[in-house]
Amino acid sequence: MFDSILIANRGEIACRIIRTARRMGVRAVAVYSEADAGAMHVAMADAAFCIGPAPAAESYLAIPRILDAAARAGAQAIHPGYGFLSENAAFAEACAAAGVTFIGPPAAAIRAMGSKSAAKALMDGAGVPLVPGYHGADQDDAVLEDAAARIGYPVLIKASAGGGGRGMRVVPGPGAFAASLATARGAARAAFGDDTVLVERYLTRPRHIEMQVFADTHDNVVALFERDCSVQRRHQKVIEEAPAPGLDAATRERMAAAACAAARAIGYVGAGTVEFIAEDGAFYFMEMNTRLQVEHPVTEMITGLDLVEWQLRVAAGEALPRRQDELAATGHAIEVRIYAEDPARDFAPATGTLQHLRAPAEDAAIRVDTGVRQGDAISVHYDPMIAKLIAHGADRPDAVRRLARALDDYEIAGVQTNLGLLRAIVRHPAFRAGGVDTGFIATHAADLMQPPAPPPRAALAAAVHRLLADARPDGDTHSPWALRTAWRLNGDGYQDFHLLAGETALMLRAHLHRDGNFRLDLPDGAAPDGAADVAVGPGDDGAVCLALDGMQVRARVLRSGPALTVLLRGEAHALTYVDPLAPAREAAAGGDRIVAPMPGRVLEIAAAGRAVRRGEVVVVLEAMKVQMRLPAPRDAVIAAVGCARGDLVEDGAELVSFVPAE
Ligand code: MV4
Repeated sequence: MFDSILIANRGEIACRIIRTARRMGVRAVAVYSEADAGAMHVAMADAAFCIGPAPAAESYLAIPRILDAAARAGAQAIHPGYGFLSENAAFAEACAAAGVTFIGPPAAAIRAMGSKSAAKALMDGAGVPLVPGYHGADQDDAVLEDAAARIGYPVLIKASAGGGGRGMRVVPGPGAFAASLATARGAARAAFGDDTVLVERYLTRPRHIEMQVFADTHDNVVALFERDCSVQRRHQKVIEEAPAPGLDAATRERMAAAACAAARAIGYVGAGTVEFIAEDGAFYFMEMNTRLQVEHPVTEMITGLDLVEWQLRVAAGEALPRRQDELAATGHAIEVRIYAEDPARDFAPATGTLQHLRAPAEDAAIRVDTGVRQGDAISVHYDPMIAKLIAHGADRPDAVRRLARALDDYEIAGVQTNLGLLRAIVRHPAFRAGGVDTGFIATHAADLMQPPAPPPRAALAAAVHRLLADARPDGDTHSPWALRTAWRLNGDGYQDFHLLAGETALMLRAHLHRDGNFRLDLPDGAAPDGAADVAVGPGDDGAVCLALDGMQVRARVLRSGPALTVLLRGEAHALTYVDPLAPAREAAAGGDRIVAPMPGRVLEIAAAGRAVRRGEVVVVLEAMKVQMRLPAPRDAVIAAVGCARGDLVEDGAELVSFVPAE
């Protein structure tokens, strides 16, 4: 076994590899870009080398810098992780030339699977089932069009140098072939510098099922069961699970045998994945990924194995730890990928600082693989994945239920995420039924990608609770009577809170009880479920427990000035607190003006030139059917008014400016 390895990667996979290295007593050396000096993988490593600026081309993809770091660290082997240099045959060769072991397959095996046409020809020869198609070297227009006619429409034209869904074109019928071929070739040349294409029958509703394989340098090859990765979006995997729902034992065995044959055909060594598409009980080879994949934890959860440990053993020349007949799968595992993505911008990658980050508790059934901590930035430079959450259960419903529960416990604020989409998927009846195809997200987009709902009243109650607590003088956290701002009527007081939820202004009225509980009045339409009696219970760990009409919820409220984020059941609800006294405070601090604290209509406004006393109402604004009476901050003379009675004013509009009284 190696004494020391270098990890040529970052983020969660670097952390994942370091964890196994540590457990095996292997020294783990990290590399990092200037943007990652404070990153988690650097902190976890035994040593770390800065290899260049943030752009990956100048750091994580810079082969000479990585080899230089390995030499300086005395690392005997390099683990490439996934992405970056993991499927780069030239890197594998450069490692060998530098006398360092590449923890991955031989360069020749990477190359064999690099060209999709050549790989399919090889697989055909090895008896691996292929979609009916043409993957020959003769790229003559007539040859390709004849092939399409023989295959039968619809057909798919794929770039031979593509992969992972890049460079594919569906041709519905013969009339469209010539034009599609020209477009596909042009795109392939532009993207890959190679316009070789292949033609296949187009399967309209395939499932993506892949087989994990492992090979050693002693001629052993095993299959570690399949993963179903059909839940994808724009060729990006979103959910992976094992076993594949509904895959019968006989088909699984045939798929395992085909995958092992594929690995043997190219002299494979190490961890690899043979990807198939399956439809109507048949399966066909698509491509082979010659690396450890993002979704490998699913396989680890059902087998109880550590695939990174296997990789290190194989790279060190050991035989595979188990024979095929010693391998068994237990229960069901599902992984979701939590991404920094903005649902409001069609799930474009999002950036920002992870202002708050709390993962669900890990145990035998729940695993969290991440490479970021609270306070870290998600930048434009790298993949926006925040974490992988993996749940294991005795069966699929058990795993789905645990996953749904853990997703509800995930707390992320500061960066937009796909958590809402993931929660919707794991609750969707079609997903619960199992066996969805690759069109699942597109087919159910209307169910899964709903526009942000108004915050539920529990979120509003939590926000109000926080604002009440913040308004109390230090130390007096229980008595609502300590609130200087509350109105008192017949023994009970109430306080109004103006909040903005997106563009929507909300007026909430909290009727305070002596015991610290309150009744929350909500305007019509503010929340789907109306007014509530709110009982405040003991929170833990900075969270708050509130019972609304006797139903208890746990929430966390983050506050940064007027910005409130309520984390509740896996959702982050952004609210803005509009403090009616803020304009007065601003003026008292020297601001000398009153601005509209929220959008509304001007009901009354004092005239320019008038002398006013501190506290005298100068403007009455109606917002959300509530009158806000805005006082003068001090004795002053109104210098100018920015609006007239009846005007509609924007949030922040200057209403009145003052000059000091003589
Ligand atoms: C196909 C196909 C239908 N018919 N090939 C996309 C990724 C690449 N590895 C293969 N892909 C596909 N190849 C034929 N002949 C449909 C897809 C496909 C797909 C495959 C797996 C997972 C998700 C997918 C989403 C769209 C299309």
